[in-house]
Amino acid sequence: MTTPSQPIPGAPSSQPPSFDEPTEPRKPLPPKPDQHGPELVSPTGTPTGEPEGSRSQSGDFLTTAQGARLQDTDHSLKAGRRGPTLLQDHHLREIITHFDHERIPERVVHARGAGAHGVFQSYGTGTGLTRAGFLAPDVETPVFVRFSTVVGSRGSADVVRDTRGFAVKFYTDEGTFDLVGNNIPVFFIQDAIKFPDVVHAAKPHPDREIPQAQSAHDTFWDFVSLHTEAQAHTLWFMADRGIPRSFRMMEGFGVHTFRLINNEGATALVKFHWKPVMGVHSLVWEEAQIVNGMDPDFHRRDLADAIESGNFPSWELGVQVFPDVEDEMYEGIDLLDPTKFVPEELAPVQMLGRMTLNANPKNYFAEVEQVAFHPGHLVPGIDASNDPLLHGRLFSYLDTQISRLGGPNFGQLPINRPHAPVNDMLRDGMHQSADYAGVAPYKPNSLDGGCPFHAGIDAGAFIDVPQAVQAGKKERANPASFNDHFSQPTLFYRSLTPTEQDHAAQAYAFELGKCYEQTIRERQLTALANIDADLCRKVAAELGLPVPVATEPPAEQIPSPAVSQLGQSWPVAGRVIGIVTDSGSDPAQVLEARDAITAAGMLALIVAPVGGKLPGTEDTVQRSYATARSVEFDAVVFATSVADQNGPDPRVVVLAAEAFRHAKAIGGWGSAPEVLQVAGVDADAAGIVHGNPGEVVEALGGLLAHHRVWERFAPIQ
Ligand code: HDE
Repeated sequence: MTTPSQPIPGAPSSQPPSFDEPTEPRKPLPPKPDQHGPELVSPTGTPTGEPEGSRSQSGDFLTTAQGARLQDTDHSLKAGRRGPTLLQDHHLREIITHFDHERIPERVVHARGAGAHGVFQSYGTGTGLTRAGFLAPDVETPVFVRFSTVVGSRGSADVVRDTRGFAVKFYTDEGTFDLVGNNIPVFFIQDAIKFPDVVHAAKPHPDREIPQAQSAHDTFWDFVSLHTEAQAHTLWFMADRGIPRSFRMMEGFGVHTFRLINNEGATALVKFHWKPVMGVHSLVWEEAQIVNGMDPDFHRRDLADAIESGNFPSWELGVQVFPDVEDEMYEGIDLLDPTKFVPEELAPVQMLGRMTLNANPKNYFAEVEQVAFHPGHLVPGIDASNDPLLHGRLFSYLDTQISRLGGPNFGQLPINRPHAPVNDMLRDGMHQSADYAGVAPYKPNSLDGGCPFHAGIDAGAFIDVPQAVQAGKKERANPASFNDHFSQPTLFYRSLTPTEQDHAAQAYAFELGKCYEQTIRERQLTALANIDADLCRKVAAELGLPVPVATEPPAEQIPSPAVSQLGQSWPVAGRVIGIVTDSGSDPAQVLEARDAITAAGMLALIVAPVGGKLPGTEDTVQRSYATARSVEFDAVVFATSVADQNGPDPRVVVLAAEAFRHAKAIGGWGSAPEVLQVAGVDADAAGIVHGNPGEVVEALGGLLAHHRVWERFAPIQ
């Protein structure tokens, strides 16, 4: 065997390696402990036993795509050193050709996403409701999750005001189940035929292709102010849910009603919910704007860092259960209308199990980009309802993936392979990688012994629930209950606390303030008048416009406190606290604070004037004044000492002022009061604690349990 130390006789010698490049062949690095790729399952669903690494990037030496070892990959084959490049250079052509085809089309919506692997542990509480095996007692199911924004392109910023996708793939023993949901329980439209319209309205304007990943523009508000069924969803993401603090702190919703069927054949209608163990928390709008500049990957980084540090994010899966009655209504709410949600006070969420994300992807393209979700990936015991939006989705996902993933065999990609054995009669097509046995991929047949056989219910077959259909005439029309567009936005708005209501009003003022067309602003103000007079008044005041008369004056609604994000206390494990130091900080106190934060399960990031080691210690600082900004932290400790005679560094002053303005818990000792004073902050204001490191960390933990120091937000008059 030829090795680089024994050059092929006569071959042109390659450039000597640069002085710091290793000269000995070495195996590729193994995956980091926090990473794992898709399970190794064959395209037909059986475990392969294939050793890790045998698929790609294994061995000591560079090879061609066909496995031939290469001596030089730095130079094209030329006729003489200064001569023309030769067409016969198959190595050059292989590299360039492959590179030319590296990109695939991004998703038409939800292009920007982040993913993680995990496990779902069933509580067994769902067995009376469904015969789905993965919800039976003590069953563990591997999962892959992809969170996403909706509107932006694949390279857009994470923390834009938008709905978030929350798609979960359960690799169950009975086939793959995908719960392809969002972080908002209602949707823009009631009928799939309107989806291209709402997406075209939200995407950048076709003439100048701006703005990117934004709803703050004329076409979006033009559409939603005319197509008023979109008002409910729009209000949810004008409220704080449109700017989540983290993927780890988002609720998830299946949105549509699904039908469960149990072993006795009894059915129930349900809506799926994911409840984050850390609680539902958001950024404030100014933070989001700053984050997108300083770290456009904020949500993706947050998820990966949390998993890497062993802070595994976790959610409980639950269902609201409704009787499967003929009119498919519950307490006057149409269960087939995806612009409506059912308040938890009317139908509590019953928990079925818990999902924990415990591993990062090994390769983003192979896993996060190539994963293909589909609401039609259902398992025995879970069926679709007649929601017309869901029916459009049942068509769309498979269709879009054929063009996005280059043919009909994307189910054979490792991330998409079912863990249940696959025995289909689908054959051939682009990118076929299964080596099927047998000669009779048709039914009935006698040549393959009649295989594969149909399964009965006892053998775990998926059986469409034999639901009676309501007779009627063929028509393009909605049921009358779909015409109510405003009662639920009113209910939602009036269920928020005054601070949350103010945030929503400010969001409308920002978004409509970015529109150019006066008629669009005025029309949207009328929609707001139909939701709530006070909301309309606040937004109109910011826009400098008169308050319009409601066309459908809002009625009294019974509020649903469950939709508010305030008022409860949540675990603080996994929260991020910045410790700001200066040249005079006492390292012992800094490390004491860091250790107390770590002991409470939180993440401490030490900020120092410059990078490197914390002076006087062997401990590395995580941020310098040049790279730190308050928005990265849930709370801040000022472990500063004697500031120099010019006062604290201006970047520290900005950090203090922002942390205060964004209603974050702040603590400190030493010169902390002076830093706060220079930042214009009252050192005795709510949510500011002074003391020794142990006391400060304990007090901050107590404040962080409520996410923010809410009383700092002055109400809008
Ligand atoms: Fe989707 N949606 N959607 N959607 N959706 C897609 O599928 C579509 C809807 C959702 O991380 C696409 O593979 C139609 C509701 C998520 O890979 C596409 C309609 C909900 C994701 C598509 C809807 C969602 C998608 C684009 C109206 C919440 C990202 C790429 C009938 C319950 C999944 C793709 C991922 C992705 C179509 C409405 C959630 C084009 C036609 C409602 C989380 O097929």
